Amino acid sequence: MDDTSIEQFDAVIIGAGFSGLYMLHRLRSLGLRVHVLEAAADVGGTWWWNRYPGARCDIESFDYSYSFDPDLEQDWTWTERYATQPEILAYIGHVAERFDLRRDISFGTRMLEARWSDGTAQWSLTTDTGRRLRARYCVMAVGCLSRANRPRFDGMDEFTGRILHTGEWPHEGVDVTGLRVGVIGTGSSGIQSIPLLAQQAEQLTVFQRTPAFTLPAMNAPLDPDTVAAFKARYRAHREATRHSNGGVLTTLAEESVLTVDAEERDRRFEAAWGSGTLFGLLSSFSDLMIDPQANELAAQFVRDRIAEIVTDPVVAERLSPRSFPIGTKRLCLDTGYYATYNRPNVELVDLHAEPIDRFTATGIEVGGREIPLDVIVFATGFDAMTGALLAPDIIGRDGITLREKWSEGPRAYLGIATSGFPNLFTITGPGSPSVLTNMLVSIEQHVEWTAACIDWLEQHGARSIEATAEAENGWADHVTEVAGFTLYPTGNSWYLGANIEGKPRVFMPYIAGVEIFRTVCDDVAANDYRGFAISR
Ligand code: N01
Repeated sequence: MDDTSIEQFDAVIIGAGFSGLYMLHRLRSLGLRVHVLEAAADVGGTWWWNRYPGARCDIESFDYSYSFDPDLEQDWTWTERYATQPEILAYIGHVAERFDLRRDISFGTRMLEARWSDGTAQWSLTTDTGRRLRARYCVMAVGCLSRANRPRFDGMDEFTGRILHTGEWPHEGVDVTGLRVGVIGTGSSGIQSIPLLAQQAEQLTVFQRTPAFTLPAMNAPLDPDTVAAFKARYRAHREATRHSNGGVLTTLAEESVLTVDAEERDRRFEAAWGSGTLFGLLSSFSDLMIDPQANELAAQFVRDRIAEIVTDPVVAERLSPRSFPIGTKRLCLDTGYYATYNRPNVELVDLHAEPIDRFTATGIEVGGREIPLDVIVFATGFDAMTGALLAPDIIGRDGITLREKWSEGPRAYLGIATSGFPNLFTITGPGSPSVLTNMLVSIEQHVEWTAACIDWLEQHGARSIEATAEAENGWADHVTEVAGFTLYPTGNSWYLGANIEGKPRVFMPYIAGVEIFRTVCDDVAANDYRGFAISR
């Protein structure tokens, strides 16, 4: 091998979304030579790809932003309570500009292979553009929801119209005026895009396998006084969210829903419904995510709202989730979702009653009838939490791939490291709170911990750090155990890998929340990285 063509770095980061950009900033400020590989043409990660109509955040803008720089949060001004995808992408672009990050990023470059060498204690990486890089540290900042799930249907290749995926939406946009559109999937992406597609399309058909619970976002523009008042207390707010459970300020009520009368119960549920927050409803009583009977009361409250909004009782019932406890599949926040089914140009197909037989040249056949379509939108989600980590060949010690190692499900110590893969860090990886929290708070926590760890290794002249199998197994068991105290594992969710055929069912996120997790991680670091083997 000709070594002159190998680019040498201290650290290589994969991904230029929120986590990769912050990781670059932190490692560069340690004086390390760092490079980022990014498959997309610019920064943004999930916000670069997910450009479907209606794409916006379900965490409030003030919270869904970096906290690490007080000047940044003062200088940037959000315009809506829940920011749209273009606004979030503009924010990420602003951050990249402000900290001069793009100069250390190779865009349009996908990492294909990362191979560990014990001899050199380095990772060797190859890319789809023929580049070869070497680095002591490899940081996977690839996002939890970034590998599109594209189910196959009979006859798919015969369809002569357009097939789109919400997670890989064309950058030039798609005008569906006068077209017949079908949407497969009713998770967050479907629920956000369906109202807008319905306004434009001549006819919209929604193919629903499982109805989702969604709450009104109550989105609104932010007025200057609100923004100014928030900015005045931003620092204190950030500190509180860093030490919160979900990375946003929601307090879990102390009372069981089973101990209050119907009036008090409805008062709290109504208040939560009207608050337009993702976590409000499930926090309004102590036991909604623990006790099936308590959970059912919240579920019924939402079904009653659906019945109020949707005028056709048959459609309302079709939209009413009954197959899983509310909250065990991620809740959605919407703008006008249920009311969309009152439009004359919208049809809801229940795939349990009328399964998809096949795609045809001109549409989709369900239950023996053909629905003619010009455009089919897959809002079918992602191979969550592990999909993007397992897509490239990551080859650890003794030639074992991460895919092989995790063939029965992911096991990562603190969600950040896995044995047999020294100096490999997985930001918000499986086993960390990640998707159950405000991602920005969890990303910052993991990035800051990783940067401090790498700094420590450098200061101590260490060659490598590696999770021990014992610590990793103990952590994975703990993650499963705490999830088992709740109703979460009872829903067929992507948290469990249940949306991907053949994927091992492991409850992947750590349910105990940001604050407890931060304490554990800090304690590990303070004890010379307990649970890690360090070689010098
Ligand atoms: O994906 P999903 P998503 N035939 O997996 C259906 C985040 N996010 O992209 O439930 C028919 O939730 C599937 O049906 P079922 C957020 O964390 C956030 O919507 O498996 N249907 C389901 O209805 C979110 O939770 C925002 O039975 C099929 C849908 O497709 C996560 O990303 C916006 C099917 C997929 O729903 C994922 O959301 C968007 C098949 N073969 C996303 N396969 C914000 O608001 C799948 N489905 C910030």
